Amino acid sequence: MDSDGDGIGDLGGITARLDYLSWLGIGVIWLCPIFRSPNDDNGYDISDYQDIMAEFGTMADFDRLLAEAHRRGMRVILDLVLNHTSDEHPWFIESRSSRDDPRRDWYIWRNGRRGREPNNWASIFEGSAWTLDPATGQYYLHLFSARQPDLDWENPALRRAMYDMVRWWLDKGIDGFRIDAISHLKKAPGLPDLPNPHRLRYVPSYPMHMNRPGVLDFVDELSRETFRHYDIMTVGEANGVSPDEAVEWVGAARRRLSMILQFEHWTLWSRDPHAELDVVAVKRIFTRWQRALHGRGWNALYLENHDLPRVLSRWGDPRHHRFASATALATMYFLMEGTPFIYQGQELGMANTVFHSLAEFDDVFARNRIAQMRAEGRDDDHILAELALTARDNSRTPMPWSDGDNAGFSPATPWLPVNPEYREVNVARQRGAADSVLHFYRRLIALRAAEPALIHGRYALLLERNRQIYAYTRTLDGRGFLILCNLTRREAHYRHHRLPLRHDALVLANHEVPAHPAITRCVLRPFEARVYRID
Ligand code: TEU
Repeated sequence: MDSDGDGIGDLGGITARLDYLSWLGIGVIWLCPIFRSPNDDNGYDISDYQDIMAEFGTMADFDRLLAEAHRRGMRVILDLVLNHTSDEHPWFIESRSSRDDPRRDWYIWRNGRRGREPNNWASIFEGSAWTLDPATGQYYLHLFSARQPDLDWENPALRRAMYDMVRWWLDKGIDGFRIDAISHLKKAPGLPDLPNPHRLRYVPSYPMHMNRPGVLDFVDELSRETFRHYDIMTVGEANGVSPDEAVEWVGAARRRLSMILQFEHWTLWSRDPHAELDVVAVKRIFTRWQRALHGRGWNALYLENHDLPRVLSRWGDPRHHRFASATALATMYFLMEGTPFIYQGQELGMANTVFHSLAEFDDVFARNRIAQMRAEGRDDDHILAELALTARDNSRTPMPWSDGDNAGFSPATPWLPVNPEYREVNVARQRGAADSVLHFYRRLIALRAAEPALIHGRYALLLERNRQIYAYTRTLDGRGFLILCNLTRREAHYRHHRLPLRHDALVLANHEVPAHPAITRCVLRPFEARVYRID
């Protein structure tokens, strides 16, 4: 929400909408980076960790937001970007100033090899992971954009500076952090070349910097020096960590992090944007995480975030079944064990946006991909079609508050075009309609909050091999809930002889369910979801 009319959402705008979040039932607000930044990667390139991005407001605006959130019983967590800074951060400006600058080894500088980069690693955002700095004749490492140089976490002075900054925010009274790219802090010793059987120019470099041995030592020290001394929540963005390893990251015994964001279900749908949803695989992935952490740690549950296209466009059917598919997906993940996250607009059932030209993309990753695909000779229509499915900008469009100008987001033209479906899909309209996706989310949140079995109960998967239905129970001392979700656009036949379902025990449903006797089977309509109480 834009509060000062410049077309960019800001802290004052969020404060103005706290009553909405409170009405919805939100407990914690995670803010993507709000720090001073030249904004090469939507604020994930920070030039001052202890100041606010000018477009978003001032530190006084932040203090007010925090106080107002607390007054309503909500918490605020910030995004902690530890792996890299902006190239405009004073540390990097000093570091690049000469080879013997005291901050030189706060970043990762290497000599080139035979006039090329120090190794063959690709950046996660396309191209080489190295950029030559002509002034000193060396290359610096950047796993993300060239304007996001990687910090050298092997350097104890750098780590201490980070801990000071973290404690400064925690002393201010924030309620925790989502920690960006935390599994990338440790790089393979010696930064060796990757095998290159396909003779690529640059090789996808994850094996050399994602979840490497030793990364937990960094997490451990970080937690010991900072988090553990505060009553806060921490969520690590931990690509590459498996369910079996997760207990080392979030297990109660280790006291490192509260939760991690895992990537396995994301990978399932980013790998091939055209493939149909593999319901059995989704169940397998979530179930492994549920089992691995029950009684030992805690899950972070999510379907969407600012790095993903809208889940509805991928797994749902916004054209024919917007309400049913949005609510079935919501029911599916929301009642598992863990803390459910909702990405802005997901609670309205927003779908991907419509891009008319390549010039509309703002995201640095999209811009790099466009350049890369053009260099490979693809035509613009082809590139547009691919980005329409995969681009991160799909989910970053302004929040649609109403059907007014610019979706009620701002009086000015917004920084990213509003999703054209805002006239139908917006907060004002859905708040006024009891049968909306928004009201369904609100009921789901209230249900979960009121039922200990949905928070602490044991998860058990039913119908493991069924290719349409995700069915699971959550039980505490033998009582609890059965969650049934048909994740396809076809009717699905549910049957389970040991669990009779009573109509008067139906607590939530996204289709009208006529009164029925105790049943052990039923037909679920397209994207039908039901939650029954069981005992
Ligand atoms: O994303 C980091 C991130 O997604 C990687 O950890 C991940 O391994 C990879 O992208 C998978 O393809 C975070 C932010 O969420 C993102 O918005 C930023 O662009 C990125 O860090 C750089 O800070």
